[in-house]
Amino acid sequence: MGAPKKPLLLILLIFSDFFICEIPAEGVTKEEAKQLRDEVREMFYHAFDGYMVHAFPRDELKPLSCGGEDTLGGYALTLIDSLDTLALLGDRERFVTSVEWIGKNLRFDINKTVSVFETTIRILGGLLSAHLIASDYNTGMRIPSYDDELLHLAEDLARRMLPAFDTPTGIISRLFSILKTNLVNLAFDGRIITSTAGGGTLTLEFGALSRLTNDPIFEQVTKNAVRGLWARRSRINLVGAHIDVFSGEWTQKDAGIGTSIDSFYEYLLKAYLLFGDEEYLFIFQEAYRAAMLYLYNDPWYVEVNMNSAALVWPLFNSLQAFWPGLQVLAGDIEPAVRTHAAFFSVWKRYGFTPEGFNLATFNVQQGQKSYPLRPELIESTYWLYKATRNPRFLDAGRDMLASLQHAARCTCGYCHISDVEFHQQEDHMESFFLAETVKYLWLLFDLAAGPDNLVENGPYKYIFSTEGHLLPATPQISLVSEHCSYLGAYCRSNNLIQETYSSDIINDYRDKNHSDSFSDTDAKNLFSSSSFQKSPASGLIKGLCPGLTHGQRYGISYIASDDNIVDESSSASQVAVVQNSPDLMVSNHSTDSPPSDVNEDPDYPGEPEDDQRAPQLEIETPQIVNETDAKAGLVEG
Ligand code: DMJ
Repeated sequence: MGAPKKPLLLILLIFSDFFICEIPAEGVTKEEAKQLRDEVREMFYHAFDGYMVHAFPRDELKPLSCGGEDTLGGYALTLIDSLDTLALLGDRERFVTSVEWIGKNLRFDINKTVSVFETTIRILGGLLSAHLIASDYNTGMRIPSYDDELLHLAEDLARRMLPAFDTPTGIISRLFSILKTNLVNLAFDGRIITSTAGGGTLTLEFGALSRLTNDPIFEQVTKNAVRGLWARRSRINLVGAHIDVFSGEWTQKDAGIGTSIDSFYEYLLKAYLLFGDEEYLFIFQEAYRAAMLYLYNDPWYVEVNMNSAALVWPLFNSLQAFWPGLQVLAGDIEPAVRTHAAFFSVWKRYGFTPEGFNLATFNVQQGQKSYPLRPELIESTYWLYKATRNPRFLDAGRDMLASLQHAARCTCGYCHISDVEFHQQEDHMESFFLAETVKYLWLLFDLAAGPDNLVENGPYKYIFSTEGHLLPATPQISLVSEHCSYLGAYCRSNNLIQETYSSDIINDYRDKNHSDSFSDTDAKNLFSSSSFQKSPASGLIKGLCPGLTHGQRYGISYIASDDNIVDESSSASQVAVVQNSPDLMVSNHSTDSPPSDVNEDPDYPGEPEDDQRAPQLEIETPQIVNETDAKAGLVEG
């Protein structure tokens, strides 16, 4: 995909050649892939057993001191987050015991203040995916005595969180909900702010719950939250990082694909893939196109002002590393390969990706030196290997596994790395290490070795939640788009607007050639084969069905006022108008105040893990030359 080159960022392009130089793939044999997969399995049990012995039923393990800590309400978080990984590994015994313990012991009628976002992606998602596995013969993990206990718990939990959506914008009230009383901590004494990811990453879990309980409320409120966010996008289709859920005013206007925004993009596409709801696809396409136009500086991504597109942060942050994986799902693989190579070069340099890496100085960003066992780069490696079968991705996986074994393994589990330059260990192990990091590593090597798992061989296509939880596109959950035949997660028909290559095409190729090994030559031939078409700049989705436009089909449009964009100094109203849809918020007016730092807001305690923003960089911030240049993303230093 060819986004326009931005003169100011020439320095990035010069350095990018250094970073994406071809590293010849050494090649992982099938036998070695099996060994690596088994090593990852052992890794899982070192951490999981460490948690069960030393921390359970507390939320998370302290892997150095071999203790436990409650970080999200005290709901045995790590156990819940690990359930579908246990099932994936085929560990029936532990899966059954864990599901039964949770069914008997987990209760939400206690007074706790929790993060709606984290509770949704980790606990609600964990319960739902385990429910879908435990209740289905097709998974090979069905528990005969299981009586929907986890589904009931999930529904109870989600109902307790519903009041958090009761805001003028429809966007959730930041992070807090008092579960026992069903009262939400909505004090009107100040601004209540949520991140875009926090407000836009609830649709998969709540939507699946609606489909499973036949109660549309969960799907409605989360869709409304996405509409509320999208209605407040800038004229150039970018969203900011934080928003006041009462006024609808952006309090942090930096647009990017990482910190505070990442999974907003992810859930737009995945909600379409799981539910077949084209409204999400429509929004994703516009949002994705804008991201590639204004944020992409091949192969890196930067943060810009959402209105003017002026550069604010030439920074790689580790949360961005999920993006190439998302691009695989979108069928836009070429830029994904380049970006993955760049991000992986940072990993190679330090043995891990730091939370922040400064693209102007090419050094670790001060204050963002840690690696808290994040999965994103491994996740993208898995998706790219799945799509291309290029052995370089197996090599990357092997390197990342070696780093974790070498520097992060500690007494009772795996430790956060507090400084990637000195590899100091920290006494924390986030639950997503077992839900995502280990899962994606295992899936990568199992794919090369077999594959022999539910995701690759199961009866349904699986969509991974942002926490790595498996949500199957079963007939009950996945509504098929009427005007297009629907096979699995992707929609296919003879009328497709565009066909891009995917893992399926590669599988066909491999099947025809009866190939068992993974050579670079195969991969290169494949890339030049006639079945491969590059994606266009718009990043059209594989399987996009022709037909009515979104507006024609749903009678919905998202309109922002004319003058709320570009001129940061002017006061302008920001209006979200959504027509003909009874469950939408209509016309919320706010004043576009000067950019403010959310951390100055006493009501805003900061995101628990994602809000580690760098201090403003000491490089010249580019000025906008004129509006046309700004729109084209052309800025001068
Ligand atoms: C996880 O909880 C999820 O992947 C979330 O979307 C981002 N942060 C962590 C992993 O880094």
